[in-house]
Amino acid sequence: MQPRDKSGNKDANRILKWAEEHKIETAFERAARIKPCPIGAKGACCKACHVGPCRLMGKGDENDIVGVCGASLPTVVARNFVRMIAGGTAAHSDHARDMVLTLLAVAKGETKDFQITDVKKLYRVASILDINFEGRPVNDVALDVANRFLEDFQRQKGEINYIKRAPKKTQERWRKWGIVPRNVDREISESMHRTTMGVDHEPDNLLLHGLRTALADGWGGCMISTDVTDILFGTPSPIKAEASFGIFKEDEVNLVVHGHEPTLSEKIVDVASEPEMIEYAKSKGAKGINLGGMCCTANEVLMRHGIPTAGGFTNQELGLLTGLIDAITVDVQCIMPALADLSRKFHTKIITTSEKGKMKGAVHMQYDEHRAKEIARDIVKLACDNFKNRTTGGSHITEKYRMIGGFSHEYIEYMQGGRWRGSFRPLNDAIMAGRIRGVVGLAGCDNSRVQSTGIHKFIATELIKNDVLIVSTGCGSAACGTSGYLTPEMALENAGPGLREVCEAIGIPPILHLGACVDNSRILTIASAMAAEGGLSDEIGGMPAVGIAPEWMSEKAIAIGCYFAASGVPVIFGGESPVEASPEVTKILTEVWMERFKGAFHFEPDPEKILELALKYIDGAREALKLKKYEPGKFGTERVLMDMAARRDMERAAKPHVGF
Ligand code: MSK
Repeated sequence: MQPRDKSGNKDANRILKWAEEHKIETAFERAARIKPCPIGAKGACCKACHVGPCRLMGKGDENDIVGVCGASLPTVVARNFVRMIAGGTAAHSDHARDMVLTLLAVAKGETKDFQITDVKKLYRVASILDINFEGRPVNDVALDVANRFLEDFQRQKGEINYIKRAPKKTQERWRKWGIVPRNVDREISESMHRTTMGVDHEPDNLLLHGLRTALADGWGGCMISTDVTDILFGTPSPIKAEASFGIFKEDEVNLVVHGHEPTLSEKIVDVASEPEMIEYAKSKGAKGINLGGMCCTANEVLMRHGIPTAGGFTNQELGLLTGLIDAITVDVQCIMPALADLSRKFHTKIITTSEKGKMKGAVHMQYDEHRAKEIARDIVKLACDNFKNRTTGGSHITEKYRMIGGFSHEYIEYMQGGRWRGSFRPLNDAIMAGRIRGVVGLAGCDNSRVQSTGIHKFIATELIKNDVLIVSTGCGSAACGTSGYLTPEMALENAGPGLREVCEAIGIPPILHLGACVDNSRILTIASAMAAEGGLSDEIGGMPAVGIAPEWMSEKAIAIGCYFAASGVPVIFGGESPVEASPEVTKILTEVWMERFKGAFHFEPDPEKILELALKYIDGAREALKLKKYEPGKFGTERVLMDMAARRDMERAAKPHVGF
């Protein structure tokens, strides 16, 4: 890839070149044309009231730089940052609420289109929530679980349910600093209140509530959403899929599911293979129906059904530019409104499905969980009807890449010892021995302001070369998948000697695709399990682990970064800092949070420096834990990792399992 390329992906660059030749504008040109506001970008613009907006600029002590009301630069910067956290938390958590309401409808027998698919997971969640499940009808247990989760959106005092899943020491830190969330909505609402004109003016106090809101996202909204989705649609396990623009077929109806909510897309997956639907497609001249995904809905259906992905956020317009998509259904979050305009240049139908997210120029087909299959069939038919309108226009790409997705935390536990002895012991041992240097969560969006997906690829390649195991989610996973990075062969060819050995023994890629952006909660669960296993840190803080979102763009990413920092994970985001205008706020996010929570939030635009800082944190944590110094190719002793055959033998020998 050349540095001047707009994307780190060669297929994306081919499509972009085609668009340029045909004078079609995309987010890549708009990003070059529309420069960010230099005041807003650094967090120094206050729009909290209509005396302003005030631009807080000037030289000298930052506390002397004030708006008309006297709000200082650090106050304004902190307020803007907290509002980003609140926006991101609201997005994840509103999604979570809808998932819980679907579970409630299933439990009450109000919808026949959804069932409890993973009863074992339901029982596991019930057990965490202290809900008795032994000998009870499944739907009764589901009803109690759904109602217990709804408390996390209603309780006025106390603590959200899942706080207790964190290591005790991590919980103690949160209690000491008063940041345990009460309920998700209350923390979001209080964030908006505190940051409105004339309320909280103390940056540290504001940011502490920001962390409380972010924890409501991570250990509330995101974790609830992940668990309910697993209960309803199944807990993912490794599955083969394909990625990139070559997934679209010239002779079949191409229907894309895009957005974040898996409910309707699950039903589209169900009905698209029905014989009547396939016959319908054939009656319109197509050979069949080909489903594909975009963004995080793609991750959801890929993890559970192996539906191929066309990629992440910046690929959405490019997918349309292939001219091969007959319809795209969108629900909520990360959907570019530019799609509607772009679709007019092709035959593609854009179908909005949520009352929360409509778009001028799109067809609206309102999703209703009570008749989900019927709506899904209508959508598939609309895509089929549109097949005949397809022209030969568009930039057709044939390349696609194999990939493996579906690494839930349950599967990661299983792969380290089988069904009867699954644990995180082998991973901890491999880290202690220096075979694995550390773990990085590589997550977040891709971004047309930088070389989109290119920074993800650079960091992924360098980390695995340095024996760092990567867990990835969201568009970070898509960036890796569309580059062919999510295969076990990737480890053989590119990983350092220790990581390669581990990947070969288990048969896994060095980058584990954990799911959508809400599934960052799986990383919290893994980190908690590693702390409980012993041998490393006894809390999440202090682990040789780092979070990186090198191309982030969404407020959701900020909420995620903050819940990781508050949980004890140093986080490094790419791009310019949205708190750059205030050294005081920058210090709170880095040094103060590190001291209090063992996590920090850095912004670093230089990919080389992101890498350097991540490895510095990992090696620093190893040293503090008195682990063997990391030296490539030189390992200490550790328990032998079991390969697949050994695991199968052990399971055959074991007695039937009772419970879970
Ligand atoms: S879709 S929030 S661009 S990861 Fe989850 Fe991707 Fe970022 Fe949206």
